[in-house]
Amino acid sequence: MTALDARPQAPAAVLRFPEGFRWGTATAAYQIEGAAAEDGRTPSVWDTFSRTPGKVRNGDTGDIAADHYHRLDEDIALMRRLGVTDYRFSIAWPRVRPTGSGPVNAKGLDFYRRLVDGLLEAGIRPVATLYHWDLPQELEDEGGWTNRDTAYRFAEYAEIMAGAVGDRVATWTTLNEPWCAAFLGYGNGVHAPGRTSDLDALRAAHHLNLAHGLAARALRGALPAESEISLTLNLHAVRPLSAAPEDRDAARRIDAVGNRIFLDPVFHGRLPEDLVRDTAGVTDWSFVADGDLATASVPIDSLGINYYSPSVVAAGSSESPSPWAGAERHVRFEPAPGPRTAMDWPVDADGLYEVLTRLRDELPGVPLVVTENGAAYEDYADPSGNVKDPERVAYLDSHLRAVHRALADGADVRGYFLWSLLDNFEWAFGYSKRFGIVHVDFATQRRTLKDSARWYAEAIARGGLEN
Ligand code: IFM
Repeated sequence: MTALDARPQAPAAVLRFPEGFRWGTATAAYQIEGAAAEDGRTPSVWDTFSRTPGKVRNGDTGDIAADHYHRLDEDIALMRRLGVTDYRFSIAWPRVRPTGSGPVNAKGLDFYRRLVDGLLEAGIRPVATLYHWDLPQELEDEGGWTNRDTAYRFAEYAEIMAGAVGDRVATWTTLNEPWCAAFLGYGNGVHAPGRTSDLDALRAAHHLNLAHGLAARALRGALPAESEISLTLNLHAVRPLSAAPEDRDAARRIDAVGNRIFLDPVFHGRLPEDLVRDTAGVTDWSFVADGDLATASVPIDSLGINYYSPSVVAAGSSESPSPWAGAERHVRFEPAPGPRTAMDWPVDADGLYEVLTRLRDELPGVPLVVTENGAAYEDYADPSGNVKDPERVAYLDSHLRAVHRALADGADVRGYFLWSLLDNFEWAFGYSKRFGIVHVDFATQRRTLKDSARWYAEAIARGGLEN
């Protein structure tokens, strides 16, 4: 019997979530899998970027990461102990179709078949994300997301995956956080591939919208009728510093280039007019071909939201290179008040409520899922093997309460996925930031449940939060 199995009977929940609410954890391939050169996987942009001196803290790479590729069964067993109903993972494109356009790699497909089958055996619903930033390097060499062909290669890859596990994976997410892929990858260059061009960032954003639509259409044609097709956005909860018109205009600009650049094409088949105006000095958007916006707006079944913290903005200017194409000379970011996580991100659960209720109003009828939420803190395993992380518990508790409040106020939120199951490779921060509810000792790969993991297991078991 495990420690979690032996926990005392949970008291009656006061704050109960709806029947069928999905309680999940989330990870991404490059952040946990490791096995970067095994079984036919070829390099992605993140393999190249992490090997470029100065790009990732301590020169860390995802070569080994949390070694999930070899510890699949142990990690599924962990999730079973936690009692999660769903697991959101991503598929490494260069593992299943090395080079992005070459032959399919049977060993890569086998890995994801084992993952999906193992989850189903454990009674956990698999939720697959096709793109969590690990673009095959060969495609980047041909222009990456600035090249529209990449969108077509992405749709082919979606169809390959639907053929491989489409009968067993009920939920498919095309892209994770295309804003980061476009604007951190091609705008300010802090993510792979590390390019710094406003034009490239806007072009990439458009091709990601196109890729989403092409892939959603391909999935719809290949999957069983009841499959759920989704997209995950990291929508920015933007607040003006004051009610002054200049500050409100700064917030409008960030909303345009941070949120509506994806929401409008995907849900309304149009580009935001103000975005086109704001970016006139960068591009005339002639890379948008006839029919692209209709393709981007093929109907989908739900929207995933990743939320961590809000942004406060005022009239001013931002440093260059910036991830805010067309807005950088008009907007400055102000520190939001309140406690901060180890990422120096403010803790503010109201921002999550604001995003969910905004979507309730703007996208009626679109089911919402919180596909990421969580926090990094300075965790360590003490000599008796405990990892006490009360700040993370408080963070999770306050954000789940915000979800509950949004539900009570009419937002159709179907689930919550905690980021992250395991400590992992936090992109440009390498292994210096720990988001997991399970501690990973990267020297030994030993996994230890943090207190937050026990807390989450209890919340799941009682179907809500203690009052
Ligand atoms: O680790 C990332 C994840 O890959 C995407 N969303 C934000 C997380 C924390 O930065």
